[in-house]
Amino acid sequence: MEKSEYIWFNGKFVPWDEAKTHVLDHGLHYGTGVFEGIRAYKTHDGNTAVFRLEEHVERLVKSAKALRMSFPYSREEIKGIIVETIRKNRLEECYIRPLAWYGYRELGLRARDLPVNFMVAVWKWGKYLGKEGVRAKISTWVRNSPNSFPNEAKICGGYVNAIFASEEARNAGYDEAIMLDLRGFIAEGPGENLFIVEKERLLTPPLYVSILPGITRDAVIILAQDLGYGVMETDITRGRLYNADEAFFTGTAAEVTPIYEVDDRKIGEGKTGPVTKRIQEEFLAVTGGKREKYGQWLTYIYK
Ligand code: PPE
Repeated sequence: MEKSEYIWFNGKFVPWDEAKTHVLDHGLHYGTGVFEGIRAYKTHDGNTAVFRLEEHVERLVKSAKALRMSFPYSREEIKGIIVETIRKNRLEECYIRPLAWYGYRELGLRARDLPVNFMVAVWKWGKYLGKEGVRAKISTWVRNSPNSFPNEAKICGGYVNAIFASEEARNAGYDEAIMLDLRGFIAEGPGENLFIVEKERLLTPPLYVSILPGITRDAVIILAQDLGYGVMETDITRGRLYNADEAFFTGTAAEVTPIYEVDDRKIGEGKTGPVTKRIQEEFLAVTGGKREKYGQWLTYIYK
């Protein structure tokens, strides 16, 4: 990863290489932390804006609630810390990673009365999946089911399930995994939501299908409807995915990434389809500050 200068850590800015924690932190042993992934974009007027900061902070607070972690900062304070961290590092575009985790006091599975650490790091992160369009493979690892894990929450430990899937796919020569839910319907990628296109209509798994309620997913649903496409949240079988006209992943890190192949079957023509292209362009226009209608999604950093 590309280093920046400072990381905000428990109330102060510390140089990147000095942002260290105790090896007996509870979160390190049991995955008891919550995090977010957010992006800031350079807008057309040269300023920098965080995309949907409000929604990301809201999800962070909700994730903490799922873990019964009392968050040491208010929503307003969290937003302020994020903005200050970008300013302090004088970045034009960046990925933003806030993380709150149980710290060092006691080990054991009683996660109570533990100190909560909080840090915000920002750095340049380019193409997440490394390619224009990706080859994906359905995972043998089933997405955490609703009664084994609250997938709505971005809790650190939950990502081990995602990493099993991601590593399996990559080791088999694919770019990314697609995970099914306990019933066998398409859920999501390890770190992305998924859409398919059938003619002029977008289909995506509903929120009850063991997925993270993606903020990019939500933006894409709104933008697609605005562009006149139909959007339906529905269970998707893997056979239906194989025969889709187009498919793509969405996520803060992945943005809108076309899926060219699934399980060695070309999706449509096996290249970026026209609907995906149109959604990508619109998403870029919005994050670039070119759509007044979605101005409220942007938090500007520099005066
Ligand atoms: N599903 C999962 C499981 C997920 O982790 C993400 C974000 C999404 C869907 C898309 O959600 P949203 O970013 O709100 O549109 N994954 C984050 C972490 C990626 C990582 O490798 O770390 C991200 O994209 O920042």
